[in-house]
Amino acid sequence: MARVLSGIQPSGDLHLGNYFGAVRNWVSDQERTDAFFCVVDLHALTQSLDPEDLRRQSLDLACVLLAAGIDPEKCTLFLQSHVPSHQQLAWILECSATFGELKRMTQFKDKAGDQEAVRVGLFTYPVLMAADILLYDANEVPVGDDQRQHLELTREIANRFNNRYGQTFVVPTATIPKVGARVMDLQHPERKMSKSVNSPLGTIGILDKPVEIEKKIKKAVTDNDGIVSFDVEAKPGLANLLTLFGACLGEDPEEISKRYERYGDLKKDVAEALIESLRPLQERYQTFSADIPEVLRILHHGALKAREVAEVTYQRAADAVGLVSEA
Ligand code: AQP
Repeated sequence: MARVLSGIQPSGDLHLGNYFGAVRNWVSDQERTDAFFCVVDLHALTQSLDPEDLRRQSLDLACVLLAAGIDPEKCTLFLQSHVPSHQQLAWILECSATFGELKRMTQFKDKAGDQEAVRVGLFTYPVLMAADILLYDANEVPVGDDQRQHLELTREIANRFNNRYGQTFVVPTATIPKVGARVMDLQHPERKMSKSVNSPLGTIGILDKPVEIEKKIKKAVTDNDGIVSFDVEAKPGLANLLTLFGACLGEDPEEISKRYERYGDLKKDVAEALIESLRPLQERYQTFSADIPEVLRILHHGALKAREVAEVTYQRAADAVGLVSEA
């Protein structure tokens, strides 16, 4: 059975990109694989978050994942910080990855932007992500398109380590969905929808109320030529709406475009499809968020299972580089 690992940061409210790009696929992956999913709270420390917000968002994200259909009977769901091997392995891998490799990461360049004081953790975050993945001997990593480069780096690090120290890690492959791998901001369709970018009208949260979804889709930026067609380069706003529609219906966005002549009709149906797709999740969310002790119990159980696997891989890597095992 294939092993799957993927994670998500509690850095803000989950949006449609996170859902269609990653989480929804996790739900189907758990049916056919041995899947490990984690709330990567250590990654969220790379951003400036109030401690109370981080705690609340981490538990809230766990509730959203459970509501989306992540089933602790079928997979392992845990908080990254509950499994210390992530940080232990990250250090060993940091001593293998190079400064030049990390400097090339486009997400670092985007996020560091014009910040005066860039956190070291933001720079080394892709190595911690490599540790997250390699600890679980994952063959597949379901992610959105923005994580493609980080996955390549993980593969690079794993191959180099295996060549230098002998076979230690499974080299993983990214699994990226055909539709929904890069959901764009509704107001700025040239950039991806993101948790940490402040764009209230451009971002649809997966817990947004129907009236908010309708409003945001209605106001979504399109273009002036009035012709409905799927053209990512020339008509990025419209292409994004068609992509969202395609992700909801499981259809090719280009085929959908042929059924419409007016932007208004398309927008109305996109909003309706999104509302219907999210409705079951939103209803289930109420149940989980009203029972945090149960969510903590699920996460504790998940951490016990995750630690069992992660500690073995960490020990393998520690032995390989020459660290002395405790007597
Ligand atoms: N716009 C997107 N379209 C498709 N997939 C996306 N993902 C993120 N944005 C989009 C996928 O969601 C998963 C979890 O992402 P993450 O929490 O690890 O962080 P991220 O990739 O950096 O996503 P965000 O939402 O932009 O968060 P912030 O703003 O905190 O950095 C990943 O599989 C990702 O590919």
